[in-house]
Amino acid sequence: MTCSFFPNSAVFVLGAGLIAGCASGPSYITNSADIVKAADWKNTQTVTVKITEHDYTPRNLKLKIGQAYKLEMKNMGDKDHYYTAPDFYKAIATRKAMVNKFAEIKAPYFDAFEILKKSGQIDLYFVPVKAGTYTVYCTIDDHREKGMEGTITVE
Ligand SMILES: [Cu+2]
Repeated sequence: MTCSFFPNSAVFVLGAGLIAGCASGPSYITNSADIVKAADWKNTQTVTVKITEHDYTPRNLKLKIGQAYKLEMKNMGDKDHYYTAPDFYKAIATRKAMVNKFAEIKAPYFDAFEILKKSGQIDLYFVPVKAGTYTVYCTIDDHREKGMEGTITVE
C-alpha cells in the first residue's frame, strides 16, 4: 500500500481520509484467538534463530500456514539486537511471547523484539496465517547494512 501526502488544501478532505487509512497500516489478524485455539500445540515446531554480529542464522526462514511454531530468538552476541518484522508479525496469529522464567506477554501482534546481548532470549508462539515473503532486520545503528537482514516466507 502506498501512502500519499496531499499538500494542496483543495484535496484536504480526500487526503485526510486516505492518510487516516494509511495511519492504521496493514491490518493484523483479528481472529487470532480462534486460530491459536484450533492449532495443534502438541506438534509445535521449534525454529531457532541465532543472533550475532552482524547476522541471523538462519537468515531466511520458511514457515507453513496453519502450523504451530515456537520461534526462539537467541542473542549469542556482544551487542543488543532487534528482530524487527512488522509485516510478518501482522501475518500471524500470535499466541504469546515469552521470556523464560521471567515473563509471558500477550498482545494482538508485535512490531519488533529487542533481544539483549550475552544470551538474551525471547520465544514467540504463533501460527502463520497470510502467505508472503516478509523482511526481518535489526534497527540498531548500521547493523542492517552490515548484514542483519533476512526474510521470513510463509506458504
Ligand atoms: Cu543488531
